[in-house]
Amino acid sequence: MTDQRVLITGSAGVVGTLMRPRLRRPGRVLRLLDVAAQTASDAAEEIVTASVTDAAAMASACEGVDALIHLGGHSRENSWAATLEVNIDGTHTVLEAAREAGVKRVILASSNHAVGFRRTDSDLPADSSPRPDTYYGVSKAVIESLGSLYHSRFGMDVIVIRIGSCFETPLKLGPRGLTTWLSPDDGARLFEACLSAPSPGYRLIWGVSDNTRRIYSLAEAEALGYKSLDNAEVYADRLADQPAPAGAAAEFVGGPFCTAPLGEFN
Ligand code: 15L
Repeated sequence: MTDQRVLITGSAGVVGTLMRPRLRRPGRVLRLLDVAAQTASDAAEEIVTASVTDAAAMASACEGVDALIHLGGHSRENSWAATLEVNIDGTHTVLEAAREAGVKRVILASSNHAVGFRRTDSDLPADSSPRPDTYYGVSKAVIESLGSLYHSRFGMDVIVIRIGSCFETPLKLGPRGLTTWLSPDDGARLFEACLSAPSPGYRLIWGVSDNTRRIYSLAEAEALGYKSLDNAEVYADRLADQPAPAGAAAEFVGGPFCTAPLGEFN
């Protein structure tokens, strides 16, 4: 049987670095694409050094690929020009390359910042309409729309994940992390569910652990087969002496992004 080949864009970024060892499987090759230099650990990894904005590089990176996990792009606020070029045009370039190469399944990383100006006092279904908090959040809302378009027009299976905060622990996030954390192991469980769910069509789901203080719905991810085994609450004692968010950062899902200067890299 031929190996399953999974292309991961942004594989040297925060989420990519956490997922790389966790998504290794017998019979699977990870093709790891990033602008940063990487080194293959063994024959189960293929390295591509390229930008998601490079159409020719993306076309060749998509050859022979069964599934694509698109994490590449700016992961925080940036200028409008940079956000447009890398996150929006870049995702279009990635989807076009995937379509032309016949990649059947695409998993796109969105973010809580697509709905950053939704309030924190209610439960949020995964298909809440966008209320971005930044240009970055706008780019994630566009990525969600592009994914929907490519499914509807071309029949690709496209799953978009609104990721909460995926870090090794929620400790550097402060108390907000007790709500938003997606543990790396849960992240891998979620990507595995997205890779293996039969004929998902287009789905928009939350990427979060089953945190006691969670306000994001897990029902949509669980419908794909995801089962969270982690809960940020185990870190609550260690975050107890940190100040709770206040003002807009407390009221809205996007937390500190809601008040950070628009268009400024931070
Ligand atoms: C994101 O979308 C960012 O990529 C990440 O760096 C975190 O800031 C996260 O959101 C968050 O909201 O904590």
